[in-house]
Amino acid sequence: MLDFEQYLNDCKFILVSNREPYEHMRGEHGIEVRQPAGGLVSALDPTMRRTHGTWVAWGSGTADHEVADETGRVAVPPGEDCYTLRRVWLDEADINGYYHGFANRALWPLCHMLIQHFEFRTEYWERYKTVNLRFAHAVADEAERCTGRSMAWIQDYHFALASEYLRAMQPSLFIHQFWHIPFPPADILRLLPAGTHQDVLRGLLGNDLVEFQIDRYAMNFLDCVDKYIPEARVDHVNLTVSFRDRIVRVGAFPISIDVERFERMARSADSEARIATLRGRYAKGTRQLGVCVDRLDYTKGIPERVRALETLWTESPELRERFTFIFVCTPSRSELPAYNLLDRDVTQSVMAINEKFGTPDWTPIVLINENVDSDLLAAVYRAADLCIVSSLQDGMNLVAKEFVACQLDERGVLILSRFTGSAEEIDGAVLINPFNVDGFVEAIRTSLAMSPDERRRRMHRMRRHLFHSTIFDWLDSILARATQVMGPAVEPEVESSEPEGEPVVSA
Ligand code: ADQ
Repeated sequence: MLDFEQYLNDCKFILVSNREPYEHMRGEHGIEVRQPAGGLVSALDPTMRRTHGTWVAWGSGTADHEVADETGRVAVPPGEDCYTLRRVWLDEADINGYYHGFANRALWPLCHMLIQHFEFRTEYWERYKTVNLRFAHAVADEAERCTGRSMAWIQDYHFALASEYLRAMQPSLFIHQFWHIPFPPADILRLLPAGTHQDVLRGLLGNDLVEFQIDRYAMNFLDCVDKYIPEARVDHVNLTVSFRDRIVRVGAFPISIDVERFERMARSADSEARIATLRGRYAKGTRQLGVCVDRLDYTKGIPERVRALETLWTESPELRERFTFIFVCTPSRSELPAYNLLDRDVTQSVMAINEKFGTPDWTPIVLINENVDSDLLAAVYRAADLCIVSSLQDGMNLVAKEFVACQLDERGVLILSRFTGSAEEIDGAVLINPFNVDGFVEAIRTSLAMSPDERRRRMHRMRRHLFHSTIFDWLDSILARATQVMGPAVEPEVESSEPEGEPVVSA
């Protein structure tokens, strides 16, 4: 475990994210507390516990109001009271405009370059600005409550404007932001209406440091600033921007997972039992087991994957019954029409494939349409001979890393889209272009036929890399860089009544 105090001992830590780490819900037996699943919360919660900072987030739970004070503050974790959760309240119109609207219908598709899903409405944009301003006020208030220095760390594309607002309120606050998704090239960003794309860029330039997953996204950001912000001076070599008498730093910090936790789950006795069941059911004899795990999102290349499997089984009938695929797809953003259509499309095409190729003894694709506990996920990853990640664009993709972490037997092959951040970091996967049907099919064929030695060599290489690149290494490198840029605290000058002595001369 990292020693976060070395970075944050003289400085209050304020974390900002859309989702909150604890949600109070009204249930049958009174108020219940839920901790949303997800890598970020499980990595950052221990940090917050140890630094006693403040986490600012949308209060989305049905009983959140009841337990918070009049400013939206509540001590968490319940009963332990290690840090403060400051809730920001959003009404129906805010959620529709800021979250479902500008964040998920405009920025999300644009950043993933899937412009057929891009939709801009003035009302979304106005709400996005209002909510970003509300978050900035909450953070500024939290910074004001402490006497010493503070550092604000903002998460993701929900808050492209918050830093600029916050900087105007708190000029000396150290502000940095991690952008979890890709950053698009300049020609794509300018699909936002004139003025709006500059506002997004100027918003991000409110930070002292902007963190991306990989170099390519950092470069795209710098190119966009270079093209669209005339008053900014970009240094592509040192990755800095001179803007309004400040230097904004930019860098790449690939996110990861809690590798030991996944290994532990994959190794447990429960997991061993589940693996035996899974393989007995789906991978009898020489039959292989494939797996994919995604949120149902159009960026994940799910229809493209289904199409590749259908093409493979059509063109190579001898490969029918040779392997079974488990698709673990958790429904996501179901308020948006594009996601509902995708859900229907995937279910229908999987059913059609199963009908076309299935036999009494074999179901080609087993569709699990739900959120699965991470210990079951770990067993599925370990049981598999093959994992496909076919994203059309993906900031990093943690599924690829989770699969590698759980492959204790080094038997599995990772088929990985070139358009994920992971593909630029991990060496050892079979890389694919999910748009290229024949290449995709060939990659599955090659992977199925790959020798145990070759599989072990590749998996071993990926696992070695992953052990030195965990979520804690990610946090460490970001906090180290942030505190380096921030510099040491300036000691206040203390007036002395003592007469000045001889200057001390050191050897
Ligand atoms: P996501 O787009 O959500 O994250 P990803 O990185 O793959 O994508 O993370 C998904 C997480 O959800 C994984 O931890 C996975 O195990 C879990 N998950 C998916 N389906 C599940 C299911 N059916 N049941 C249970 N758990 C499931 C965004 C960016 C990514 C970036 C991350 C982190 O889009 O590119 O890697 O943030 O920065």
